[in-house]
Amino acid sequence: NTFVISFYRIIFSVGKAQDFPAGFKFGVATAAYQVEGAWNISGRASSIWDEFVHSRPQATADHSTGDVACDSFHLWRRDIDMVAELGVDFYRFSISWTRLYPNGFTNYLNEDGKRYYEDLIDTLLNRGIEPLVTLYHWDLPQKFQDLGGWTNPLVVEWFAEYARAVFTLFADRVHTWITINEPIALCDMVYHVGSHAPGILSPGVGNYICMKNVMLAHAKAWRIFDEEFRSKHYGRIAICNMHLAYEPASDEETEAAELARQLFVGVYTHPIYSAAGGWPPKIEKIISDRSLKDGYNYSRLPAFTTAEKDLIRGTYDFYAMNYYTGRLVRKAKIADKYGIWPLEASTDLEVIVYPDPKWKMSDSYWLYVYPEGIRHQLNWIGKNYGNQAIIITENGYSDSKMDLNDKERVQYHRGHLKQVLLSIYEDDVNVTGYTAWSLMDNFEWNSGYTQRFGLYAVDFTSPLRTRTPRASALYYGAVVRQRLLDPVYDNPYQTSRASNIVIHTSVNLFITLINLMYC
Ligand code: PNW
Repeated sequence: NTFVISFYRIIFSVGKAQDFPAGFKFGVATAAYQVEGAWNISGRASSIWDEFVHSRPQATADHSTGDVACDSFHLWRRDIDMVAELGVDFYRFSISWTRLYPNGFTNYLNEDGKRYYEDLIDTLLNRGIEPLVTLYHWDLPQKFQDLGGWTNPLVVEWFAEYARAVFTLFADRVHTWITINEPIALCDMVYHVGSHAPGILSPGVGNYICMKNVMLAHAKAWRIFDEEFRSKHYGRIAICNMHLAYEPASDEETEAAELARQLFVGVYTHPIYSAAGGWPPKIEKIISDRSLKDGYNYSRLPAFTTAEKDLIRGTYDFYAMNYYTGRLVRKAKIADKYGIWPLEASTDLEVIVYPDPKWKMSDSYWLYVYPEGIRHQLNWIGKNYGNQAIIITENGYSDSKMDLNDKERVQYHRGHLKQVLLSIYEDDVNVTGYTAWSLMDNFEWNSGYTQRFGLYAVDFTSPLRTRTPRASALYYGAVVRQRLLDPVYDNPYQTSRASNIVIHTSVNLFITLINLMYC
């Protein structure tokens, strides 16, 4: 088999079409609260997710918590082994603010927390794997939530101080940073949907205040890095945005779809990446008009001062995009019932949002498989914000099974990687990296452990939290090593394995012969 693979690799490298370009990097991702566990040991204090799941057991589908999760606080060496098994270039993980700084403020550093991240980072580097670090993946110190959290303007300073402290500890070794993961999730999923911690419902008000503070917090952290650390240590830093592919339900709905895109993504990109800075102008006007019409004296979306716009504009070194799924968009009709933004409707935009019935549903209620959407989003970024490097920082598929032969997940990653290649080769978009979510099954927020995104399956019934590679891990590892969309790999979970290898190899040899004839 090894011989067949090597032979195939050498011969097939003649046919360039499926190759990932030189310099294109692959990675896998996790986030602190979803994997670490050890919620109250070694000096860690509570974050908003600890408080949320402990006080509201019904917040998660299986009434579970992240108290133990994958126990990566103890099993991180095994995690690194898995990252190495996959052969990827980088591991994206996040830092738990309260593990490092239990008070939230940086007046007290928890040495155990420092040691944990130091060990993780140093061991990754020793094994030739680049750490890609997210400063904030939704786990605000509860102490700051008690003071208003992301709606208190002081959060900008709290976050900036925390960022400076983490850069001081690790910027000599970490060279790619994400400030904040998916602002949509910590503003809208909290204040609009109420599903994410701390679950405060304040639709159309709290989410907009949060948005402004998130933009400023990111910008301050970026400027601290730029002014105090960049000259000493090479590095690049950006915010990370979740993209839904909002598609017009018909030709007449192009404008409605673009507005939805602007409210979902544009509010977090326009202030940073556009030449003018500030909120997307149409969104700013719509929300302001609506607020005044409803009797408010000013817009529910807080305005930026000129100084704030200038502070935020240009605070990027690359573009970090997460992509999972899409929605169709149409203008609302008078009789329509409004669901909740961002997955059903927007009352401010008067649009209805729904999945295309043609898209295959995963086991997650929100995740429909729409690979073409990733290409559309990459093009949208390229068209609107120029040709800077784009790293896909998350993309993945969920199911509710322990199944190791996860054919759907293999197909999902293959389908999206194919669209990424089309963006690179057909559309000239500068995509430089791809990250599979997730390295392993983990605490999937409101779904608890009922939804699994892992390339590695985790046995949550065992105290050992045993990790086992799925077929998708074997496929992805082969993609990474062979740099091909359709690599040869051995799937031990497939029943008719031998015959499949024979068929697969024969078909590929045939394609190779045709390639050679045309060379
Ligand atoms: C991402 N939506 O969140 C997160 O970054 C991960 O922590 C999470 O585990 C992963 O996706 C899978 O859910 C999402 O609006 C945020 O559809 C928003 C949406 C989807 C995923």
